[in-house]
Order: sequence, then C-alpha cells, then structure tokens
Amino acid sequence: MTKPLRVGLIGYGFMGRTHSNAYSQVNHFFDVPYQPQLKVICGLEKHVAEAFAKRWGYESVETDWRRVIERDDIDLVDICVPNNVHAEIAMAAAKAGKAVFCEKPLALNTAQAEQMAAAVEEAKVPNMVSFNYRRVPAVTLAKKLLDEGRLGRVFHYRSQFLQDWTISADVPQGGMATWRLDAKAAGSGVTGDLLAHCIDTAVWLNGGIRDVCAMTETFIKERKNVETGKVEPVNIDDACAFMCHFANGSLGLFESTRYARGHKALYTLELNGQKASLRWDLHDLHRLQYFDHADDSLVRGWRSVHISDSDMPYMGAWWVPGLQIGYEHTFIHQLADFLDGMGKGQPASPTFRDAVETQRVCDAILASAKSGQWVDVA
Ligand code: SOE
Repeated sequence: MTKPLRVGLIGYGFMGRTHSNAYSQVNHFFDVPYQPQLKVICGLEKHVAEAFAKRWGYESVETDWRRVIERDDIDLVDICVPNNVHAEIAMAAAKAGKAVFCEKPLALNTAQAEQMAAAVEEAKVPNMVSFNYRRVPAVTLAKKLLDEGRLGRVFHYRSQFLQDWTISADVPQGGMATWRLDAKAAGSGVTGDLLAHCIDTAVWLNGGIRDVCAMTETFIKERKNVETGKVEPVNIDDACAFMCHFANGSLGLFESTRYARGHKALYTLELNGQKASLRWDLHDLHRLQYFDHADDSLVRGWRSVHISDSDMPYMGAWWVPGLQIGYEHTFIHQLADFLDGMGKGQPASPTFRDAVETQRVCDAILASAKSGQWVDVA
C-alpha cells in the first residue's frame, strides 16, 4: 500500500523540471512506499508558475514560498531555487515539520550548511540533497566495486567537470537564467556549482578529503547584471583546479571550468588502485571503463562495461538488457531511494549532514585559492 506524499515544489526552472519528472515517473518503475501528489508549484512569476502547473499537473500555484510552508496539505518541500534562498526555506520547512529535499549545493557556505543540517535534525524530518550523479548506474556500480575491495589500495582520484557556456562577455549575470554567475545568488562559481558534484561523488567513493591546494580564475571581470541593468564586477570563480590528500592516503586532482570550448557538461572521474582502475564519463554515462591487473596478460586491457543488464544498480527497474537510460533517470533513482528511506525510517544519502562535508571542502578550496596556501578541511 502506497501512502500519498503531498509535494510543494519551489522553483520552476531547469531543476524544477527534473524533479517534477521524477515525481511523475517514480511509481511507474519503482516499488516505493509513497505516491507523490503534485500539490503546488511556487515561483515568483504567476503566469510562469501557472504554465508549469498545467504542463506537469500541479494542482495549485503560489508566488510566495512562505505560503507553501504554511499550508497543511504539504508533506514535502522541494527546493529548486537559487542557492542564496535554500537556507531560509529549508529551515522554515523543517520547523513546520515538512520533509525537505534540496538542490545542490546545500548552502552558500559551511556555516549556513551547518545551521540547515542542525534544523532538519532538530525537527527530525527526512532530508536529502540532490547530488544526482551518484545515482548514475555506472557510478553506483563503481561504488560497489570499490566496497568489494576490487581496486585494492587507491592511489589516485582524478575528476573534471567542464563546460563552455560563459565564454562570451555578452552573457550577463543575475536574473532567472544567469544567477549562477552572480556571487550573491550562487555563493561561488564552478566550485559550488560543478566541483560540488565531483566532491560529493569523490567523498562517497573514496572517503574524506584532508586538505586542499587550489587556484581559481575569473576570466571575464565585469558583466552586465540583468537585475540592475548595470555593468558590475564578477565575483564568482569561472575556473578552479585543486589538488588534495584523501584521508586514505590517496592523491586527488580536480578541475572545473566554464571556459573549456567544446565541452558542454563533461563530468569525468577516474580511480587508480593497486589491483584495478576504473573510469567514467558523463557523455558515455551508461559505460564503466574497468582495468583489472589480475586478467590474463595476453588479453589484459581496459574493458568497457555496458551497464544495462538487470543485475546492474537500478537497471532491474527499467527496460530489457542492452537498452540504456539517461540523465533524467538519476533524479528518479534518488527520489526512489529517498522515498524508500522514508518508508524504512532510514535517511537516504546524501543527507543535509553529508552535504555539510562537501560544503566544507568547497570553503577550503576557496580559502586556499585566496591565500595561495594548502588549507585543512576543518
Ligand atoms: C550548470 O550549468 C549545471 O546546470 C549545474 O547547475 C548542474 O548541477 C549540473 O548537473 C549541470 O550543469
């Protein structure tokens, strides 16, 4: 028997769409104890919210998030708005006893993330942060192989997230479409927006990060602000590279930029262990590259494992072997795990508390880039 879960979604942008799709699909494919009911979509512009409600099947529309939290017909508040509003909404929702689902990065900085984690813990409400790439079946499989000890001791972790959409100086900052370029709304640039994904996956796969040494660059120093209409200084990092030590003694190398001409969303990761290595790439997301040194030396080489059989993570819920899935499915998987966890009374990771760790690494990166020194992840 599934129980209804009445959803209030705040934010009708790109992430609002990925989450709405997940609510609509999850019960078609996964046996989860809850059935999401799309009660309300909330966004600043009424006509946009109304069009969104019509397209996705939300029953009602609000333009002030406080109204969503006051409503007693809402069980789950889902936050898909710019980063600077996450904390206020999440803490108010927790106080009102609602479950809280929040887009990444959790907060603008560690202090704020800590407050948010404390709020959901004090209110004892289910909570999760949307670091969706953990739930790409190939990435989840990488976790399984690591946990089984197939790589042996890990020596290296390497990861990149490359884009190219801000190269033109004509791209503005601020506003609905380009708030990611405005430090007031986003907190940071590629560090919080893209490296946070790499860090979340890395810590999940390879354990905690001890210290970091980073460099950042802002290539275009001024951009027009959509809200003020004025040309203003750009205060986000356009590119960031950092190296780190993991607690397990392995070395990490990470890079992210929005200036890698030709790369639209190239997220890659690679681990090199004593016994084996593995590599994954978002542009070929249904494949895991795997090299096992124990293979017969005459045929030893990188294997390209196609993740589609039903014994692969999440794939039993989808089509028949050989037929693959895509980006949107990662959001369905994380929702399925969240609902399953709610049913069992077990938190699904990454919780707000888990995401504080990612935020800590991001803060250490920005501090290191500023000082030019190695910085401990406190
Ligand atoms: C930025 O362009 C962005 O949309 C991020 O905000 C997402 O988290 C990432 O998955 C894709 O790129």
